[in-house]
Amino acid sequence: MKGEFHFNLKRRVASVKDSSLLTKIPHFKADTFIVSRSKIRLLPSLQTIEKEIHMALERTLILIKPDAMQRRLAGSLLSRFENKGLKIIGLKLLQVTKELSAEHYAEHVTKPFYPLLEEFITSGPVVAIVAEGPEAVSTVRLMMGSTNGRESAPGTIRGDYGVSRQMNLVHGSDGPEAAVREIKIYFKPEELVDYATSLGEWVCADDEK
Ligand code: RTP
Ligand code: MG
Repeated sequence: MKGEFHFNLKRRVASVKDSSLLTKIPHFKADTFIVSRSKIRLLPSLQTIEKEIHMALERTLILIKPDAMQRRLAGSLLSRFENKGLKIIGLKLLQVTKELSAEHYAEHVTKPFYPLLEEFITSGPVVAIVAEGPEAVSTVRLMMGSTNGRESAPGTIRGDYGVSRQMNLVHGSDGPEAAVREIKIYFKPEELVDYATSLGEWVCADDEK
């Protein structure tokens, strides 16, 4: 079943095993059926759907890092993501352990800066957030700004609040695959809450969801 797409016209919903690819398909013409990922490429009428699935609803992991917690900025930063129109579907306060740090920052553990990064990220509590929205991964990265606060554009979180490369307030997954991996590290599936918001209709159009 892995990799199969499920479409249901009545509910105007297309779903796949990987819930990060959940999306709505408003113009879809059939009732309900299942098609494999390989076959979907052979059916021209479905190519649009596949494209929409890949550019549609995403989930991303955000961390409000220990520096932002010490500076009591958690509420302000969470507000930025809410105000942007992203939906919060996971939220918790936790202490990052050395083991969790190594799992999260696996790509950096062998780098010279890793000991300092580990010391920093384990130095106090963080708030872990799963945010959902159209192209949420790149949206959050744009909102964060570049790694070094001194080089981040004004208007971004790091550009507005920080002057440091290490104490840069927030983490955001750097791609859709990283997001799926990182969300699994910080959240059990049952800790993510899937819900509709009445304002959702006013956040973006049907063909963007
Ligand atoms: P993050 O993963 O925390 O969201 O940050 P990022 O994508 O903007 O940056 P990344 O390259 O993934 O680096 C992860 C964290 O490591 C620290 N760092 N230090 N001393 C250095 O050269 C250096 N480079 C990166 C930063 O704290 C960065 O957030
Ligand atoms: Mg990174």
